[in-house]
Amino acid sequence: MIWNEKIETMPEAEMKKTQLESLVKLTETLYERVPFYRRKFDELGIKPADIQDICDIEKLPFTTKDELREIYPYGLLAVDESEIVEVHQSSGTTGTPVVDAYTRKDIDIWSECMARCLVMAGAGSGDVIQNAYGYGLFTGGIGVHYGARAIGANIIPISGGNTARQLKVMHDFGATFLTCTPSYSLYIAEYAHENGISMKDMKVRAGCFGAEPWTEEMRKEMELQLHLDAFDIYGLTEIIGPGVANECECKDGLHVNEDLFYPEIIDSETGKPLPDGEKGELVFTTLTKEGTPILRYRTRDITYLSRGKCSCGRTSVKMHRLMGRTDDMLIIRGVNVFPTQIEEILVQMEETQPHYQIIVDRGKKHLDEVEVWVEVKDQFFSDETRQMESLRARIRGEMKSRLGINAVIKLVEPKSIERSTGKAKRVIDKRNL
Ligand code: DLL
Repeated sequence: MIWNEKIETMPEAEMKKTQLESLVKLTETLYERVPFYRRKFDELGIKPADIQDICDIEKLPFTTKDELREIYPYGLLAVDESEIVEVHQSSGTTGTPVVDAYTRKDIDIWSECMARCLVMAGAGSGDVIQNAYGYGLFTGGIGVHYGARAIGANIIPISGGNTARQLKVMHDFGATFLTCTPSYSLYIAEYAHENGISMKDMKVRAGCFGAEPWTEEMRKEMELQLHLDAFDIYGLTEIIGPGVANECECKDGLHVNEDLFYPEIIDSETGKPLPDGEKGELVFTTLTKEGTPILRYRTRDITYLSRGKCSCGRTSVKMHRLMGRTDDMLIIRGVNVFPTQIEEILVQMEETQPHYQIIVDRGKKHLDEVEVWVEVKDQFFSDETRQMESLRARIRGEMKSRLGINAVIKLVEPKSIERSTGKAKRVIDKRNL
């Protein structure tokens, strides 16, 4: 099944025409209504009239996450604030968050792109969708909710957590489709196994999993343990939330909703566009968004694009599953964390040195586990367990309240963490993502 046959199977030339029309309108709006962009256009000596072909997008300025933080909260707003009907924020819990503000039309666009994604993964009006993405400022829960409503499915808005209840609800309401992060899905399976609940007794047959990196090996594991078909879903707050791209039954790349979100791949060092098939940084332009439209947003996600008719019948461009990031952002159980945020906490503590190492692993329960090794200053290092225990608890508490992560803190002796002569390797990521 294809949700929007006309758009999703549109010939490439026609799609380019549609995209150009939207891009022209977008640049006019940005130039007229968003001082942040008008300034950038002026600096480059560019006017909306310079956009004659979709390739002219390359003349337009990029937008970065740091810039978005500088203009927080409403620096991208292209409509009157009274037209905004909903706001969301990035999942990082500290620093200045990134904001997405939606008009009524933006919510319709979100519902539409999410509907396409769910249908791509085989969902339909007869499905009972257990939506275990977090509801709230995070875009996951509500975004999937809108799509599920658009396709007329029965939605169980259970949000994340409380695994015992997830399994009971899944069973009692006969959920047929599951949406959550890949790591949480494996935790659900494990919890079921440990508590003598058989996943074979559930009716769940498929699901859309994303919001964090995962691998083909993990897919195999999920499909085996949960007895379902697992599809990759991609999105980000800055662009709309979930619904930017999704896998079809071929499971070899994610179809991008390119009439709404124009993708490019660039060399992250030079900013130069790269041809299809070449790996680089993914960049998106929201072609039709009204509230907080964004031009050439540098996602820092690494992938490549491929074109051509897919055997599912769709013609939309595909992005390969994500292959990493250009920065050191970690996604820990869906929460975005930069090592520097951990460093900030340690630097502010009197007793600790700014020498640390972060070890991330997928634990026995398939959930991300973080261990932070912290060097204690000579004068504070003590053999007294109680003293060290209280310091450990304080660091742990700070990381929980300020970053939203549960880390295991290991206090180590002065000078025991290897010093580096070049770039310090702060993070050891054992997850093989
Ligand atoms: O994670 C939106 C989302 C919700 C996507 C539910 C899919 C499902 P943010 O919190 O802003 O938004 O995080 C966006 O998460 O730049 C990627 O680095 C990562 N990410 C999202 N989907 C995937 C995926 C939501 N399928 C950041 N595979 C993005 C790998 C993903 N990484």
